[in-house]
Amino acid sequence: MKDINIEDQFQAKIDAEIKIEPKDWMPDEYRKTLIRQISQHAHSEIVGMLPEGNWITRAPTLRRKAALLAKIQDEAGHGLYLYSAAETLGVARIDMLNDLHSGKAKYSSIFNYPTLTWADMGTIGWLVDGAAIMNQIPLCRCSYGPYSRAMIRVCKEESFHQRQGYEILLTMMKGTDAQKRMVQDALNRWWWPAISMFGPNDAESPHSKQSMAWKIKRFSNDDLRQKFIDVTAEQAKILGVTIPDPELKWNEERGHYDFGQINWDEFWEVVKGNGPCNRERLEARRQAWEEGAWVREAATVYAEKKARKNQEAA
Ligand code: BYC
Repeated sequence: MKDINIEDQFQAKIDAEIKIEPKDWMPDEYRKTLIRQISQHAHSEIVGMLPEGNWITRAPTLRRKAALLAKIQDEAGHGLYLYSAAETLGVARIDMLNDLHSGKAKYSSIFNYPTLTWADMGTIGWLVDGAAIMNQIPLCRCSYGPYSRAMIRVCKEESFHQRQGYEILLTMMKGTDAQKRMVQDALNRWWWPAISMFGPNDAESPHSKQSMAWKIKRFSNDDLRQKFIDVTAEQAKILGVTIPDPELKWNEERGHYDFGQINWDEFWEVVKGNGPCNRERLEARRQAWEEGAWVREAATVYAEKKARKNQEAA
């Protein structure tokens, strides 16, 4: 009886828009859901540095290189805020990282596609960061305090990322025919993976119902996907590119764009680890972890030395 009361009180707090903080009581499933989502989100930020990192040495100008470096460093920062937010729920960072390196943990499907040309840098900013903003603005109002607060800064930075990407494409679309073709080719390759990022259709999304009742998620996967398509279709017109979906059409009655079928078989293959770059991405993360061992060891020894000195002084 007592447990039912606690659960009711918890839900009443959520319904009253009172944030849940780390030391508050929470159902085990709420904690588990948040650890799952926040750790996957953190991994996505860190793995998400790799496709763009591929272009730092090949950015076409010093200005473009500086902006790309800043963007990628922002992603590292987002990963760190998110690992910290997950730690407030009682999970250890090392366990989350072990799960990433062993291939057990999920991260966003989108980062398993290759970046073939400079236009991919613009397209990732426009579409991938654009989709990330659409998904993450509502997370600023997530019921769990540390996650919602981390999201506020993340969203401000994602907004700069989206604009730098769109501006790369606007510049290329004023360039040569070859540059214009490069932009269209990048859009052709990134469009479907980008709209898949929002996750399975609502009917196939096992976590959505409970996550929405707990106000972790504020909108369903399909609602966010639709909002994204509606704004992006207009941005494509301004750019002068064609979205590679013959069924994309404004529906006056619905007040939304209709669009074609996503290839869910491809999506699930990528999520399962069989996308074009899954192995390469995980290998790069494992290698970075191994090559960083000396930094972790040095930091630990230094922290111990400092603690000893403080103790002696006391
Ligand atoms: N990729 O019941 P569902 C970024 C999994 S942006 C892989 O709908 P939920 C960045 C899902 O995890 C990207 N897996 O789940 C941008 C679940 O599997 P498990 C990161 C996916 O949690 C630019 C199963 O499918 N953003 O970081 O209610 C540059 C069933 O799905 C995907 C976030 O993580 C996918 N696309 O909704 C650099 C935002 N979609 O866990 C970096 C926070 C679904 O049962 N996360 N799955 O094994 C969310 O908002 C939600 O977790 C999702 C999924 C909307 C992604």
